[in-house]
Amino acid sequence: MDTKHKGFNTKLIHAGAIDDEYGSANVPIYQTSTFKFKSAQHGADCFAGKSDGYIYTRIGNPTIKALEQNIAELENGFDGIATSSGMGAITSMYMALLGAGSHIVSSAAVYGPARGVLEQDFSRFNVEASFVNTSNIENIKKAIKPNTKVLYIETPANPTMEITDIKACSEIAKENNLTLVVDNTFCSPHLQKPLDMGADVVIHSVTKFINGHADIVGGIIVTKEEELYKKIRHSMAYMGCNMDPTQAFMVLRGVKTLGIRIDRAQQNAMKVATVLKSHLKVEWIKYPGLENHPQYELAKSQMTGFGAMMSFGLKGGFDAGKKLMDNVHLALLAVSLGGVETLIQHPASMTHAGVSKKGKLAAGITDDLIRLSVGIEDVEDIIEDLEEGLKKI
Ligand code: LCS
Repeated sequence: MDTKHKGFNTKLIHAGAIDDEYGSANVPIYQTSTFKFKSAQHGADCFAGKSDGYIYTRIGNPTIKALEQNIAELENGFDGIATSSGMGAITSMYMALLGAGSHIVSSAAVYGPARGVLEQDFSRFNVEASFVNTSNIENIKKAIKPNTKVLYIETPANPTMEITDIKACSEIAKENNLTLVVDNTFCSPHLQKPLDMGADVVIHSVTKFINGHADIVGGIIVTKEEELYKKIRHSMAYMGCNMDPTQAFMVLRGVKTLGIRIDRAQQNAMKVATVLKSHLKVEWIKYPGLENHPQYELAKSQMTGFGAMMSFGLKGGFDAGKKLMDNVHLALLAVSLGGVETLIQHPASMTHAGVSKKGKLAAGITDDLIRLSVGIEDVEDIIEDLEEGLKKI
């Protein structure tokens, strides 16, 4: 079925679906590493790109393709490239778009390893990186050099919840001939569509909202145009960062409920944020849906909802945060985010532990910052759990 002009929730369920000879309602798992050619000529034609047909699962597979087309349609992109993890998506993109002597400007607050791999690994191949607070556009302009190739932003940023203006970044990218890449993990295409705002590439850790059930890791890249798609797919396949067919099947199942899951989680998040904001033991809170968020207006203009992620600090600093994390029972003390369950964690010592102390400070990842991913449980229970934990401080 052509779902291009259907609504978002219809696309979630039907985009990318396969019509097979048995009338399968779900996309089957093509758990095969390789595919038979019809003839020697067909094999040669597949390799030469002259004939359609799958070759080898690292390069492509029907179950994986169904997911890639589903997410590409949700993001209004050309096509998708599914990867073994979100980091597989990020490194495939870096590998395709950066080279010795080139430079990338990145949000300072990004998922720790997305920054760490540039600082510790790509730097060994003479790739330069500058990390700036991209919520202030002037910082980006100042950081651009003649050898800058990529502008990489995460909005809202993990874990500071800063918002970066995607349209303004797109203008800067066009003026300076840069590829604008947006990590859309915190929003998912349900709440934000970076390609519609001028981005060239969107990245997701599908481990998070897109799959939503804390049972697989995975990633995806969606490009606006075919040329970038081919370039990044080549890097992904050569580096072997491909997703597995069973993983793709799981994500196809998870994504069907993305709309209702996020709608419910963000309703809960708004209520939780409102309670925390006025709680005596809470020093500060950053949730894009609260008017005291420094980029509340920007969040309202580029996101269609405020999401389920927030960060906050307690009056007793890290020691108080530790007490809270040790005294909640419904919220799981665990990294990851975007699942049906509420998760709480401490970025400075957990997800962003690999970022240098100086880097953390510059990015605003303070020692007292606690990150909360609000799930779809009954909100009264989430609030009660947090309030009970706060009482122990
Ligand atoms: N992008 C963002 C915004 C992320 O939050 C993560 C993982 C990744 C990319 C990488 O994806 P992965 O390879 O894990 O699928 N973020 C995590 C977090 O905040 N806690 O645990 C993982």
